[in-house]
Order: sequence, then structure tokens, then C-alpha cells
Amino acid sequence: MKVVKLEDIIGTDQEVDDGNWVSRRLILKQDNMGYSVHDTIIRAGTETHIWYKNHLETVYCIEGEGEVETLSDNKIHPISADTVYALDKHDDHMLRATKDMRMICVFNPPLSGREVHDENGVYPVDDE
Ligand code: 9YT
Repeated sequence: MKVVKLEDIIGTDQEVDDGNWVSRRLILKQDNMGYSVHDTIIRAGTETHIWYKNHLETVYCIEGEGEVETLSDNKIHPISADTVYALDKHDDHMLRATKDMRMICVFNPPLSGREVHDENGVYPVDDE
């Protein structure tokens, strides 16, 4: 069994800061679970374009406040503590935080660790 503590991830290369957000990557591809698990802070006042064409992501907001706008229909989905959203259609979206949001994120396929969004909000496929 594997036990991971957030305090042991902070300050290592499993902590990735993209400016709008900082992602602490707790479980990764190399852990062979078939998914990755991240504890991510989305910073208040930010707006991030995200489009995970190559991944499915489920996000559980445990603190904070903001919204997701799905760009196919311009629908606004308010997000606050105790809310889950699942990008089951690889939804192209904008993520906005009005208060710092703490999110538990699960990715399938798993990330390998250092990914940051490209100019279209996409993470590359890790086909190694
Ligand atoms: C909620 C979300 O997708 N934020 C962007 C960062 C991502 N969760 C990650 O890489 O952990």
C-alpha cells in the first residue's frame, strides 16, 4: 500500500504552479492505478481556458467559490464547496474563481506529473 501526505508533495516536482492554479499531484501514472489524483488550488480572480481533449477529469470542489462555463452552450455552472463536476464530454470550458477554490481532481488516463496546459488548454497524451 502507498500512503501520500500533501506536506511531502509541496515543494517537490510533483507540485506544479501554472500561475492561475497550483496542482499538488498526489497519485500519478507511475503509481499504476489507472488514474491520477491531484489537490489543486485555483486562485481567486483567475479565468482559465481548459479543454482536456485527451483526458476525462472529475473535479470535487471542497473549498471556495467560482464557476465553470461550458463553451459549447455558454452555460454557467456555479461551483462551491461540496460540488462535483465531471467533464464527461471532454468539455471545452472556462474555469473562473471568485474565491480560492480547492479542488480534488481525478484524471483518466493518469497524468505523469509535469503537465501544464498548452495554448489551447490541453494536456498532451502521454503515450510512453
Ligand atoms: C480544475 C482543473 O482542471 N484545474 C487545472 C489544473 C488541473 N486540475 C491539474 O493539473 O491538476
